[in-house]
Amino acid sequence: AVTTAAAADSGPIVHLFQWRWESVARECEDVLGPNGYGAVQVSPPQEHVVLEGEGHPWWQDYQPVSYSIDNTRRGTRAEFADMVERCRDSGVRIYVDAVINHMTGTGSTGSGPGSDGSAYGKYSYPHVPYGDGDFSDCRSDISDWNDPHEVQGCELVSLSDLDTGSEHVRSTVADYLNDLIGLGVAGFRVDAAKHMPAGDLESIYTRLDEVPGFGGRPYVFQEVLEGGGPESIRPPGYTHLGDVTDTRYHSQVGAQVRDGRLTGVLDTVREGMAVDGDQAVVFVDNHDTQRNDTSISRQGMGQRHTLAQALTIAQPYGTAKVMSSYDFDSDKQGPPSTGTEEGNPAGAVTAPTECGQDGWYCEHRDLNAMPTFATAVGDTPATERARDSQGRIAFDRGERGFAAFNATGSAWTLTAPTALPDGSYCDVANGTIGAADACESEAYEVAGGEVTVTVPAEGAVALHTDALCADA
Ligand code: LAG
Ligand code: CA
Repeated sequence: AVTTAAAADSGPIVHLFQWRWESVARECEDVLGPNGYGAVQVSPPQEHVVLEGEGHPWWQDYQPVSYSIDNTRRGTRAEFADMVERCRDSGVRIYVDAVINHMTGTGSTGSGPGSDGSAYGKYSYPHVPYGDGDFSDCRSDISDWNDPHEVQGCELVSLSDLDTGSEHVRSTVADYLNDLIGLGVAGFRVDAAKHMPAGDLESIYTRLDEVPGFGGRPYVFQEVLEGGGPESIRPPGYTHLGDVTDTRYHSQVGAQVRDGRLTGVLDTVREGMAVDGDQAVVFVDNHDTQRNDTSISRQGMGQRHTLAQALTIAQPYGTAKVMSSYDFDSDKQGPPSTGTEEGNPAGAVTAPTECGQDGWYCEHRDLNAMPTFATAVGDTPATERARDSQGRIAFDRGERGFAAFNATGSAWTLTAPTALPDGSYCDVANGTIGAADACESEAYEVAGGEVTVTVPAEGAVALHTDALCADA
């Protein structure tokens, strides 16, 4: 691949959807680094449309006006740079959601300058600069989703489609990504990757610089939704360039956990996925599915969603991505503390994120130190060790980890064989790892190849060899 896979080994990714940069920085230091996260996916950092008439929806960010990263709704360029540095010092990489398939849509023209003050119109972005000739010839919406020419050369929800085949667009996009890399950004979620030919992306990726601090080319995972059509517009058509999001995991495992069918999960990830595990980023929900399908989400399912995210980290397929977000009543609702008062025309988020306040939920905090499990077990396969009815399973990950999940309404006490070495282990699913490396949760004894644990109702227990109990 022209991008690097190395970063994927450093721990799960957490999507801090719509967080201000300064809040992300603080979270890296206080919570993410200590509890084993490898990276944060941040919301798109480029200049975006300002849709005051629509109440500043979250999706302003997916309509770029220019590649300035100053004065977005999440902060200034200086705050962005400070975040990247502080997260890096905490061992956490920043992955940028890169919106490079398109610019703005019809509904947004005439609504005033972008978040950093740039003028624009559909097919005209003088601050970049992009003009009419930089856009695909097809000036209408995609209608045949099985036709690669339409999927990649027509418009996605009326967003002006960049001609990524052109030298000017390729070099301009590469300059934007290299600007971010220069600040220390270590990877990208490539938004709408399915809507760009793999050859165009390859040309852009080969121009990318090495990441200062971490070294090597950036890590790339591409958003390629499952669907019909030839392989060129499905996940396998992009794996030679970098990782892809595997939406089969979301739809299949998400549904299994939602319905309490945990005993099927290990078979599903062994047999039913679109690409190999070392090429996939997996999640049970993301910012789109939270709003547009009936799958599992925290707001819909509470603790079952926490269980689903913990299981996603513990199971052997792909790099886990955790969703962390805010409560909402309507699909378009922007983040909490979005100032609409005078003096804040961009609809900036004016207050830092305080988890549990103002509607910020912060799902990742409920996972405690579970992310450390992923790094401890690496790519060792799973061996089932216990099951009870459909909703309860336990498995080992080689000799490195043991985890048990209980999607029922009562606690599950089980004694199971395990390959973990004898010792006393902290339960990382139910306690964070504090500054003193102390075990905040219950400790469980492994003796003679056996362990007895009590898994809470709608909960998990997870033990691994990097979290031995210091007091034992
Ligand atoms: C993505 N991945 O490929 C993002 O995950 C997804 O959140 C983005 O859509 C989409 N691609 C484009 O980057 C989001 C909202 C859309 C919104 C769009 C642009 O889900 O609803 O479209 O961002 O802001 C909105 C209106 C449309 C309208 C369009 C253009 O909802 O009705 O046609 O703006 O004016
Ligand atoms: Ca396109």
